[in-house]
Amino acid sequence: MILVTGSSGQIGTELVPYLREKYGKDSVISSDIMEPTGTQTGYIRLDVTDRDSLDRAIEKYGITDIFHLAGILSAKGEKDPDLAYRVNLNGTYNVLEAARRHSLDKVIIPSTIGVFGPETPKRNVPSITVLRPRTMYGVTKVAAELLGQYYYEKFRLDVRSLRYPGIISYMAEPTAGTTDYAVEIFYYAVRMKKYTCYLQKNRRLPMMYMPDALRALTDLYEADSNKISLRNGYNVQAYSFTPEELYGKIAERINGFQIEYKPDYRDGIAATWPESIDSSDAIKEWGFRYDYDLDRTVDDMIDHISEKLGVSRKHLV
Ligand code: NAD
Ligand code: VAH
Repeated sequence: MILVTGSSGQIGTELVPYLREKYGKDSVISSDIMEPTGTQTGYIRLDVTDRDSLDRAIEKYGITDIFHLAGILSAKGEKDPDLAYRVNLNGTYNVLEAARRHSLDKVIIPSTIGVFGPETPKRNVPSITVLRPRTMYGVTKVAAELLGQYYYEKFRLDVRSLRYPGIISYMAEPTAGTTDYAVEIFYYAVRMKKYTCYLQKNRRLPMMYMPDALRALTDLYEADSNKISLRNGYNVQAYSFTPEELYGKIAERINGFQIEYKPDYRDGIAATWPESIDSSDAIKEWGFRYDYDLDRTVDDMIDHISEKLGVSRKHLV
């Protein structure tokens, strides 16, 4: 039985149905600190900073594997570093400890390009490199990566991780990250044909579309253990672009779309991250690949968001 923590967020909202489709509808318990909505099935309220609740959930539901998504992302983490420390560091430690004590089979922990910092090379960053982040999010995610590696080497707990770039998706709107603009821009483009971007126009960042992010996570989960040489995290990305380049792609499809730039503190965070990362270890060792290039992502996002907002495609061109 799989437990997903932080399942009400941007990734969990799509990962849970994806896992249920792949491994069976009764094979996943979803959990988050949020109260249940009433429409969720197989959901429990679970605070990862509460060790006893984690233990009880593992025992009660016969958990064998954990996808640990609960976390406080970069932008929210800079507003409340104490919360980010407690959830990201103590929460991850609790998950690893509970997994060790209950001899679980696998723990999957997504990491992030937020582990990099200004001293990391700017382009085509390899998996093993300088990790000196300047956000509380990055500091806690580096520690989580190192803890994962430690639990593997010391206790043979099968911990696996990949470093996601910014994830683009249309189901749950992200609210806590620095890369959120690359989702938000579509809602404004479709609804108002006007967007104010909080990053500088030339701030290039690595990104990926949600269907590729979900497949990457389960490919890593299913990979033979002896193929996984990096226990702290594999770099993965599909493409990298600047806000101005993304604006250009959307403007080709939405007539009259306008953008202006008012960089805020999130641009300062993004400035410390690389422009592109090298996925070759993930490609070589467990077959990472992606189907969505930027054009296909933009087409799919506009289709789904127009449908979600009830805006006819005819109104856009
Ligand atoms: P999100 O902010 O959308 O969701 C995080 C979820 O964690 C929220 O539903 C929140 O309620 C929950 N949560 C917060 N505190 C909790 C606690 N104490 N106990 C249990 N749940 C708690 O984040 P996301 O985008 O879904 O990210 C999931 C994971 O993927 C995180 O570890 C993040 O570092 C990683 N990641 C995400 C991205 C991205 O672009 N979305 C990129 C890189 C890495
Ligand atoms: C953030 N989307 O902006 C997340 C992520 C790629 C960065 O970890 O904080």
